[in-house]
Amino acid sequence: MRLYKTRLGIVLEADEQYYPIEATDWDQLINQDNLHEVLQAVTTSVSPSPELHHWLHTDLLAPIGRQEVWAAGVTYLRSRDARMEESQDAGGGSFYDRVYDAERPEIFFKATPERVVDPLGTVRIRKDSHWNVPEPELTLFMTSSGKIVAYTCGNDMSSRDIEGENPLYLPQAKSYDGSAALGPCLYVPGTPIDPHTHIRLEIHRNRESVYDNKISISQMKRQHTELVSFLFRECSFAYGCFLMTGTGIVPPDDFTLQRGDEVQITIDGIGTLVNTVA
Ligand code: DO4
Ligand code: MG
Repeated sequence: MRLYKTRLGIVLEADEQYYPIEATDWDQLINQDNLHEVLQAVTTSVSPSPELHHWLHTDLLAPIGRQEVWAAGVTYLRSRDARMEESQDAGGGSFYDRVYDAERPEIFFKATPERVVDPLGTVRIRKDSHWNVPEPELTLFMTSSGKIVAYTCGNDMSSRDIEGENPLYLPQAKSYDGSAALGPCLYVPGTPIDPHTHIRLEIHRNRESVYDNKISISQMKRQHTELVSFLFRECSFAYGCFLMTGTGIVPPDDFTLQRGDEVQITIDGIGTLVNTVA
């Protein structure tokens, strides 16, 4: 089942049918450990409305309310290798190598809800950066109790020159206005997501493809529950929390995003998150 937050209301998609959700408070709705059962009950008590489908084309919002967005890093080999290369001159190489193998994962604060961009909205590259990439990441949604109840596509926009200059600049490379995007929906499968799920990143410039790659989430070094347990060790989340799980796709070093590029992140079962770069 997929739950969409739109400017006109909340829509549930189940078995290609669209149901209105009467809940007025998005945060209360999603912060339920039995979210799947709650949504299942809607499909038996409410009549589907095919016209709701149109809301999903023009009026989509990021599926976030008052939650914080956190992110895990260096969870795939490709990410470890790319970071080691970019930070070689700064002597940062061994940090990434060590965190990949360490018991404690890298987890960092990514964005407040205000910094999160809606589907079809514009993600930003920093004005003081010249080497930027999108990071396509499976993103978990956990309730206040730390239960993973939903998944979405996330874009962890990253300034590689700033992060490569010094690992201590990571917060500036990762967190700024328009540095994150989420959507197009919350995917609520009722069971953990299939480990064979693929993530695909496509980048178009002037309507031509300039980058296209994909990876299976089975390539990730860590378990989702492992990342969540570290995040929840010493942080509580009144409305639940989003956690990006790291990128397994990093474009080659001679690639940088340009303003006007279109970024598409597709994850099986969830859909495609489309954003333009500004
Ligand atoms: O350590 C730097 C950031 C890592 C990251 O964002 C990722 O691996 O996705
Ligand atoms: Mg990342």
